[in-house]
Amino acid sequence: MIKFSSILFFILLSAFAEAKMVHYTLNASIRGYVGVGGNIEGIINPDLKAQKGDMVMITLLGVENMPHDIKFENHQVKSAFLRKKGDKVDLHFTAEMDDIYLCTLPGHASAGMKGRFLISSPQENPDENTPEVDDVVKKADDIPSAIKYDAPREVVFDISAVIVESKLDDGSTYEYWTYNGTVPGPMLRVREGDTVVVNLKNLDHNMVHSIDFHAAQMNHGGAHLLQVPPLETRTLKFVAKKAGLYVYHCATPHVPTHLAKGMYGMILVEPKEGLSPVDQEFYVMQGEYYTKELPGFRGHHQHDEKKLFDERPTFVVMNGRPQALSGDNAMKARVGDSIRIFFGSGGPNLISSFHVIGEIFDKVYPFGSFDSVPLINVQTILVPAGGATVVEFAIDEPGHYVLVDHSLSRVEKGASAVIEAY
Ligand SMILES: [Cu+2]
Repeated sequence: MIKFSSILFFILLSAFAEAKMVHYTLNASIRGYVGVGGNIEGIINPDLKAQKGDMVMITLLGVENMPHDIKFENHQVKSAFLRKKGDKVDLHFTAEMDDIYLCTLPGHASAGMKGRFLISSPQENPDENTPEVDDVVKKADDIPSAIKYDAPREVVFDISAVIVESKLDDGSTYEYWTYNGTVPGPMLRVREGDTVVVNLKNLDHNMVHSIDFHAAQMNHGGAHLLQVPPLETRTLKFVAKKAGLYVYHCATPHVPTHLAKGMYGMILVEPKEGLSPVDQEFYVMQGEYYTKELPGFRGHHQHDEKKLFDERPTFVVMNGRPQALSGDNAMKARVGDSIRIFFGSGGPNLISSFHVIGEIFDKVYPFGSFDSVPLINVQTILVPAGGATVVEFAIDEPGHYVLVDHSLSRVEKGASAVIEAY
């Protein structure tokens, strides 16, 4: 008897230990429930997931002066009504089965307020496809080597859309939306006339992601063929007809949000005759984050759509986060080395006044155009949002040479990177 009751106790204990609390927050809007925080941030009518037996807590926030509620049909539970902006209601229930959630007011579900609640099995690891990423920083020297072949080829790139939660600044984290787990995504390198084949695999469980290639002269830069639903793969093929340094980026609505979360990179289309050999090449992209909290905040930063709309970034960074390219990740060069920087702006909004403190660019290919005459001896070069530049120079004496956006308030927001010259 004692034995039996202790076994029962352990069964009960383990049952309770398995069940966990799952909390989702939703903004209630007539166009749909919008996820707040975590991996549902900004998603309209996100799939809400829990394991059977989990305690589910839904917090519903009023963001407009219109009544709304939320009902889980199969679970037969319903929240109180929100009446106006600023109202907040909670709903608790135990997850039992797959379900539909919706607003019970006449016409609201058909206007868009309807989504899915899904039971995930304990065996299934929902993130088994998602690589573990400690840091989103793209190292500046992580560049494919110069093109050696001299006839056009078909070149295949496998790219994954990956959601990553990692460091933003000291003591804080952010949820990044990335290509291959880094910001910017990989630098792709082809030769003028090559056929580019891109397999985009979407490892995100919730959102569609895509790529618009500025190097592709076709409808939407190929993005209409490359809208990839969660956990699926799509392929795009295009001919890189014109040499240059081009931005690529996610083009899935809401597009500025996908860029403001980190979904951009560059493709270098080398001219037929190639680029002149140099000692060092670096890949650097500037971009912005729009967060509710300010730099210095400790905790998890939330994306702020109002600041994004107003174009008031909290962070302006080079290669993923503040101080991404300093310390161990600083670029390194010897005095006298010929250096080439492929510099782009993923934006989504800011134009960069790109400058290296202590040096003058010997040569600049403005806007990434190799077929134009390069500019000689330039202090600062403009790089448009969704644009690029290629600069070449050598360092005259040892020291710390800092890449900045010379709109210098942005340096306080993170817009710098370091070359250590020895
Ligand atoms: Cu995206």
